[in-house]
Amino acid sequence: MKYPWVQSERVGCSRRAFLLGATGFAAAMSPIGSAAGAGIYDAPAALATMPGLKDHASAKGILFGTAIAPTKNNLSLSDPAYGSALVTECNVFVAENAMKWGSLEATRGALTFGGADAVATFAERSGAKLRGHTLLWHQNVPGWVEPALGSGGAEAVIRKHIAEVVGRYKGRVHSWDVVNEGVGDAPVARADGLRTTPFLNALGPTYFDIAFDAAHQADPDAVLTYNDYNLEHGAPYNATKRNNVLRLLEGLRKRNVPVQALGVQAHLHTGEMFVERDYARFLNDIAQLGLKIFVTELDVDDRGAPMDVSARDAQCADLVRAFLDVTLAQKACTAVLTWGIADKISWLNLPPQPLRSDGATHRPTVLDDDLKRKPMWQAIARSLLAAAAR
Ligand code: 9MR
Repeated sequence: MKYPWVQSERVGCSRRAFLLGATGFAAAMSPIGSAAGAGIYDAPAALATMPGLKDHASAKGILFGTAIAPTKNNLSLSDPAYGSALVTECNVFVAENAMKWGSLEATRGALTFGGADAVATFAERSGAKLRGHTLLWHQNVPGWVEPALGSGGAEAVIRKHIAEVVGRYKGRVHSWDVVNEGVGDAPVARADGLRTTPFLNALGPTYFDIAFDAAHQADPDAVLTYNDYNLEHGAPYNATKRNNVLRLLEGLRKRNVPVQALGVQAHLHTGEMFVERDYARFLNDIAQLGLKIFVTELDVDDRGAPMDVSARDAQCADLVRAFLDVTLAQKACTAVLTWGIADKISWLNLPPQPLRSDGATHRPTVLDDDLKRKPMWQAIARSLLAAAAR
């Protein structure tokens, strides 16, 4: 099989992804090009003049964006080339780290909103929407939180944090990741699959209810999201995780907890199988619960792919195309965000993430180190156009 990590069993119109003709995207340009072509990609020069991914997304009626930091790996939002690439490609931004609890309140009661405000301001000045990430996560929790949760005041501590953060940006946030990664990875210790976190230890599963309620009270217009990873690929542990996330969300909906969306992080891996039918069924189950779906952190860990850059870029792009074709066939999906727009600022290329065994840097995103568009850019553009044409 040409794409060994993509199982050939396909559903519905996602089949067309690998049947469409190979070239002609640039040549057949209407305002924003044609939908054709998976597997063969144009050189950066041919891609350079095309409209941004946000325009391709608008054709489908959805948002496209990425995670940003005020400064990362010496690249700042005020860098003209970087800023221009962000504004060209995106109409939604999410704070990669600046809105995490550890960034906002390292010392109890001493709130530092500088980085978060910079991200919010950048989004607003760009005319883009803003996603908030994230209110409760077991990582980036300030050291003072766990002892504070343990002394009987857990609900008050959580409610205060959420009221302060969501309240500050009230009316300015498209959607909030309220709980991040609250379901464990197999083997999970608990029968309900929930991850053992300081919040779960203090309050049990009702910490989800409390967090979503507090966020809803602080900003009734933000789309409240549960965000998680390992939901996309085809291994048994992915199936277990999908099932546990689905059960969590079913429970929240039954209890009228105001969860309104699932964030599918989409940290994809070239070394892992993608089974379209299983993933599509999961998305359908989520949509049946009345939830929206956002792709929140799309990128590719290319450790399973060869060192050769064009072969590697094509594998990453093909995987993203297969993944997005299934995702965008689901009408509940209304936003796609990558986790960084350029390879040199991707978390996958920065410590403590492991590099590839051949020492090459990862190529996980849509722009190369010179901020030039890569095959993955074209795969996303094509998938958005194909979805818009359906
Ligand atoms: O990309 C983020 C990296 O810079 C941080 O050091 C790390 C810990 O806060 O978080 C990374 O982002 C994670 C995101 O917040 C949640 N999903 C997984 C992301 C990659 O680890």
